[in-house]
Parts: sequence; structure tokens; C-alpha cells
Amino acid sequence: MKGRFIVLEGGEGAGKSSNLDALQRLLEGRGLAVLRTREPGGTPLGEAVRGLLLDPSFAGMEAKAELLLMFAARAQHVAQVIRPALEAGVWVISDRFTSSSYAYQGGGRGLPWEAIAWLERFVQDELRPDLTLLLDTPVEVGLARMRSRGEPEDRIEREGRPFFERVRAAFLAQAEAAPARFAVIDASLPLDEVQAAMQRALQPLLTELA
Ligand code: T5A
Repeated sequence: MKGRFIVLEGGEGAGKSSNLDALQRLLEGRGLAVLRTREPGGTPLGEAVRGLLLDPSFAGMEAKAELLLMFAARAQHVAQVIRPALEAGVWVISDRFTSSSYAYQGGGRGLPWEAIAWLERFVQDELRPDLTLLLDTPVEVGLARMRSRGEPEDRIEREGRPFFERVRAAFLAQAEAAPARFAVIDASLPLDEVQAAMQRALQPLLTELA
């Protein structure tokens, strides 16, 4: 049986990193082989591209260049890591995927959705996540959490609040358009409640295994 492809999405500081361990433990506890990966990144080439994308010294990066770099990293990630793992029956958990391109480059930067949809088909063919867990918080909550970590901001984190409001709206619009493939989780709740909601959202996929 093929593996399943699960993506964790959300705005800055929504808590993806904080919840990935719990998600991995939950799946491994069911006896599943799990591969954890991230975007942009996930391969040596993708991680090098991530460095370019997040480097604050490229402050003037064109939105179209940003979009194409995201998909360049994704093309390598899909071919080298995600597809082979799924074919081998491994469950893949990715910290971000193409929904982030629609949210950040589409919603945030205002690039046309048709261009992103074309790149999605070109790079992924029929590959789409089985389930996207969208960790949703009010923008001010996410930004306050992000800043409380005290780490230097990367190029994208330096954007202003209106940008992140557009990103949030674009994530929610995707979830509304495809409710069977998205679960929107209130990530402003305490971590144990967020993780319980993630577990409930995964139940239909886990039930298929029984
Ligand atoms: N990008 C990516 C695009 O523009 N287009 C694309 O196509 C793709 C794939 C990647 C950047 O690239 C952009 C989006 C991003 O800007 P990233 O590292 O994946 O960067 O994304 P970030 O959102 O920057 O990830 P972070 O690690 O900063 O945030 P997380 O993982 O969402 O948040 P986390 O878990 O580190 O939590 C932040 C803080 O909040 C606390 C944590 O302890 C931590 O201190 N916290 C909570 N506190 C209380 N209650 C909770 N429920 C909490 N959850 C977390």
C-alpha cells in the first residue's frame, strides 16, 4: 500500500515545529514508517535554495523569482524524496508544501493563482497531499510567538502585518475550497489541545488502516 502525504501549514509562529514531534509520534505509534521533511528544503539542493530564499541580504528579490525558487526546490524534493517514500509505503509529513506558495506568493505577494496552479501541475503531476493540517492563529498571536523566540528575522519574516493578513486569508480560502483535504486547527489554543485536534483530524486516514 502506498504511504500517505500529510502537510502541516500555517502562518509565522503558528506552531508547526512545536507540533511535528507529536504528529510523528502519533503515526509511529500506529506502526507506520514515517519520513519527516520540510519546504523549502528537504534535499541538499532544496536546503541550498532555502538559504537563498530566507537570506535577508536578498531583500529586493522579485516575487516571481521567489515563486520559481520555491518550485525549483519543490521539483527536487518531490522527485528525490516525497514520491519514492510514498511509493515505498512510507507516510510523509512535510512542514509546508504548495499551499504555502498559494498563501505567501499568491496571497502575500499578489502573484496570479493560475501561474501557481500551472507550476503545481508541472512539478507535481497528480501528487497532492492527502491531508493538510492548517494551524491557524490571529496574525498578532503568531508574530508575538515568533518574536518571543528572540531569533533574528529571516527575509520573509521581515514583512509587515498586512502581508501576513493576506497570507492567512489565502490559507483559509484554500481550506474552504477543499474541506475534504484540509483541517483547520485553532492553533491559538494550548499545545495539548492543538495536538488533540490534529489527532481527531487524522482519524479518517488512520481508520483506513484498520
Ligand atoms: N514559504 C514557504 C513561502 O513563502 N512559500 C512556500 O511555498 C514555502 C514552502 C519558511 C518560510 O518560507 C515561506 C514561509 C516561511 O516564511 P519556516 O521555517 O517553515 O520558513 O516557517 P516559519 O513559519 O518561519 O516557521 P517557524 O519555525 O518560525 O514557526 P512555527 O514552526 O510555525 O512555530 P514554532 O513551533 O517554532 O512556534 C513558535 C513559538 O510559539 C510557541 C513555541 O514554543 C515557539 O516559541 N508556541 C506556542 N505557545 C503557546 N501555545 C501554543 N499552542 C504554541 N505553539 C507554538
